[in-house]
Amino acid sequence: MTTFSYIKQLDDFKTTAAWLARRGWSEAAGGNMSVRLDALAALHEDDHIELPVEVPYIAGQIVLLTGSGTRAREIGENPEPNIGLYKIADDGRHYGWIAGNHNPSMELPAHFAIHNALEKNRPEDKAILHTHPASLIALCHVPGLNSGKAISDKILSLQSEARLILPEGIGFVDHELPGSLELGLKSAEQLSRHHLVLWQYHGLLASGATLAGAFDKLEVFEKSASIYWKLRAANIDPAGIDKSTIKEILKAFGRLDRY
Ligand code: 2HA
Ligand code: ZN
Repeated sequence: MTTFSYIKQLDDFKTTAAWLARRGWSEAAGGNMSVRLDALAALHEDDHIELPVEVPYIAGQIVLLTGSGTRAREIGENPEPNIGLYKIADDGRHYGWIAGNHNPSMELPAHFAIHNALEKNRPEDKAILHTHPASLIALCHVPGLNSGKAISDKILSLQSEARLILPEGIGFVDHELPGSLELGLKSAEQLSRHHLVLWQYHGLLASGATLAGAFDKLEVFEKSASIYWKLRAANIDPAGIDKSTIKEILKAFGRLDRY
């Protein structure tokens, strides 16, 4: 294994993975993370592995991506052996391994397709993470909560600041095979309007300028979902804060246009 010298984003992986493990959101080898780097590493000749998707917006860029089967709790302890450094070829159709973990997450095509869309639509978002919080996956089994709008209206109205952090609500992708390109392409489409996308029956995808920033948004959504489940356990199906109050809060903070 070629090792890589210190990359500042590794600290972001380390801290975020430790938190994902501590919160119980990335059980076993569940979840994966990646970050695009600003600086180009040394030229690499090995970028010949064909991608199932064209990613022209990230051609020539470098991506850090968690390895297949790697555990959040171990990435939190020691990121280097669990994370690989990859370069997208200049043709946007191939990639190559540079250093670190050599066996990428099965979500590699999804991550690259999503980074491509982010670079195009929201270049400041450089980090994506995927994880399996039980309280969010459980929402997918509630009759009627089968769209981003239905889930956003129900869950983000339970706490007065949740919609402020997520004015656009969350995106939603109907169940797709884990690791499939279809899942990546549908997520990329949703991420052009949202920072969070719920993968039906599977887990959550979050984007941010850093992994810590993506984690923040995930944490806000998860808090609201946990309020929902506390109420349901008390036999209350909450109506939530009414729409006019939600709009008033958004207006006061200048975010009504994003609702
Ligand atoms: O095991 O979570 O979706 C990693 C994953 C794939
Ligand atoms: Zn998963």
